[in-house]
Amino acid sequence: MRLSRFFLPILKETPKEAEIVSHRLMLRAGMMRQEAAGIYSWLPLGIRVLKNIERIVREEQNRAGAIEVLMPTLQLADLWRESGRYDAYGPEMLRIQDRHKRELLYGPTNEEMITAIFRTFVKSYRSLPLNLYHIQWKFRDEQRPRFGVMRGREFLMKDAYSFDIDEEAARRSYNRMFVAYLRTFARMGLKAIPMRAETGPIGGDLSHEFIVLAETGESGVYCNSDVLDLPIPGEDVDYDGDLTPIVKQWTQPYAATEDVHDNALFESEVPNDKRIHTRGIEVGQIFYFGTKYSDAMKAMVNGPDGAERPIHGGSYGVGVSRLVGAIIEACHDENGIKWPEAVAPFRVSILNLKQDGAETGAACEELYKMLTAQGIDVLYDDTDQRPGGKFATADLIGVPWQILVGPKGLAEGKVELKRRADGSREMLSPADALARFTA
Ligand code: 5CA
Repeated sequence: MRLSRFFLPILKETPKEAEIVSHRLMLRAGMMRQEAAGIYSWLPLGIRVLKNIERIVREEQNRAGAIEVLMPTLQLADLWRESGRYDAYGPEMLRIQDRHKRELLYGPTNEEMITAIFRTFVKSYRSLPLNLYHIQWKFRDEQRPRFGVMRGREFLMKDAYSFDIDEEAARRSYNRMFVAYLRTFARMGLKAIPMRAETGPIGGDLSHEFIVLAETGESGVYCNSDVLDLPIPGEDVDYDGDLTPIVKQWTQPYAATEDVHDNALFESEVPNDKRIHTRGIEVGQIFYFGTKYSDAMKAMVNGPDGAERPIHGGSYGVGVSRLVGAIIEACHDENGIKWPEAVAPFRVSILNLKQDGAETGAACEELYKMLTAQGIDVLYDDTDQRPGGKFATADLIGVPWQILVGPKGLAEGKVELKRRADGSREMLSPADALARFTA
């Protein structure tokens, strides 16, 4: 992509309304625009990151055996009357009427709809376990939408729903998502810690929130610092095997949100120098709720003995759009964003430091052509900004690698390769720079 042909509406001023750094940087870097409180348009730079996050979430869900579907954003109120949540959900639910005066709602979550799909088609324990997920926009009319995409009203969520014959099998499904989440967040360059949590309006008695520690987070948390150094399961993790050792290892050190925190237990279990009490960003939450929805909505299957029984369910959410903000909170400096490579909007940018120079122009064009031909996402800053402006833009938007092409270096046959993460630089030939990305 040539920056001169791209749509990157960078803001010069720091937006006053933005209270936290990720919100400020997303607006300044032209990633999104607010359309109403808690409702955003995603601009080209932002959507590229959102799609990368979505792709990682999808790959890890598929790897763990979950199957993708896509349910609509609008749901019938009657469906929610079956579970009793239509009235219970309260003012957070956006209620809508169509032209025939039918009551609809913009889905804040999908337990009811997926349970209705399940009971239509699945009748036997032989079809279990089953885990269906989708990645779809949700709406919650939050009392206080704030911090940009962190607490939006319209936001993108991955939500998965598991169906099992009994509690033991349901716990295995829960563990699969638990492990998939460890891998998902780690692939995005995040340290997300599973913490015991309250179940809230979803219900049930077993839940973990996955929390990225950050002062700007909305959740108060307590944990044992040991949990920060635990190993992430590899790509070869066997989702058909016994995952309890991994889950045990991660749930043994004390880690809880303030809603379920037990101070006496914390102080007896965790030595003084390992106690962490801080804030964090909830990037995912998983629930086991037993037969709460299957009882209410009659989602029954025949067991091996031929008798009908309600299925045991769980649901598993990832805040896909919230993650964009969470990653920025974890990866930035005073100049801007430092994207982890796995989610970066482009892998490398080329900065032409003398736009009207024949040599720099030719060298940049050649690099641009070669990188593009290799299928590498490259942003070529071919605008007529001065070098200082190009440096500032590149640092702000946080592309992991910058190739600086200036007349001085070129005279010696060299370009400069800068790594955004740590600012390290080296001079090398254009061919060697290319090889870094194509090797
Ligand atoms: N049905 C369950 C699991 S699928 C559920 O809705 N869980 S949840 O309420 O915890 O939401 C899942 C994730 O969505 C949260 O962990 C959080 O990362 C994200 N999320 C929730 N509310 C918002 C919001 N207002 N703005 C942005 N992300 C949100």
